[in-house]
Amino acid sequence: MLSQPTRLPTSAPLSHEGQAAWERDGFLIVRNVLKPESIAGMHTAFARASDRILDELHTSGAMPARPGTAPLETALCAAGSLANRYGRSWRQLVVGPEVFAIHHDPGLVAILRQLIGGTTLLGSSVFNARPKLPGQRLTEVPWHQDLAYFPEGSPATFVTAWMPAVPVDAANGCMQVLAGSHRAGLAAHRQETDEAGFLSLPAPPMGPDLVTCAMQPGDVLFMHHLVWHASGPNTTAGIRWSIDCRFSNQPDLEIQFPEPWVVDGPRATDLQTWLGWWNRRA
Ligand SMILES: O=C(O)CCC(=O)C(=O)O
Repeated sequence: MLSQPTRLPTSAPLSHEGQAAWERDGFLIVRNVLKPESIAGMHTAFARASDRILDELHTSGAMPARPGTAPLETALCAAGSLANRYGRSWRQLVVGPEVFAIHHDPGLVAILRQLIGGTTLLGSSVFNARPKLPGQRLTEVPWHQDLAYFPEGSPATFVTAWMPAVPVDAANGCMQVLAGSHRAGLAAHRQETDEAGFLSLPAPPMGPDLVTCAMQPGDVLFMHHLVWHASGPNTTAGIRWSIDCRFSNQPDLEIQFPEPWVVDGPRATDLQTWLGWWNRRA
């Protein structure tokens, strides 16, 4: 039997108990953080990318008929296994003002400010929009620690904010975290040799520390850079959509942009500059 995630009052910044739970567990779920515009922005960016993929697959002849309009939860299902061509997580496909705005959501920033401290909140080019299609093996994520994905010896310390765009639970492959696992340091990961190529750790045994994170759009799962986490198969008929973004107060986090991305604080990076780093225009 899996234990329930920590439940906190919906108000931000965090209560004393919330802060203590974060330090003890290395993760925290806070409910109703994001404003409706941020959730709507996620939907817009994901729907635009879905549409583009369906158009491309149709135009290239890979998909003989272009499916008609369908809700975000099912539209991309029409692509079936062809969706694998677009990878297990998306960045370039969803870059735009909506993703910039999600990183700046005021409720999100207030909590990150409390968890991370410092004068400046920095974002990371390493964010992922994830469509987990029904039955899609490619997007089942094995146990890992996020720091393992940064260059060896990286001193980066950061918080990952994981945000669902649709309701998520065990049935559609929500996040699982291992409470307290951030305290044991970085473990040796194995490089998987399958199509997804994830880094992986052995699955921990079931027990009270293994937490299944059922969440609603607007909720945020905050994860320490060393906490063990994973997500299982999507056994439903709808797509599990989410975005995960990374934040720090140290520039070591950045591995792609020409300079630190200041989300909040003195000399914050503006949208035009940020889009320029992705070779996009506002
Ligand atoms: O969204 C998922 O299924 C996995 C997310 C994840 O591993 C992460 O945000 O680091």
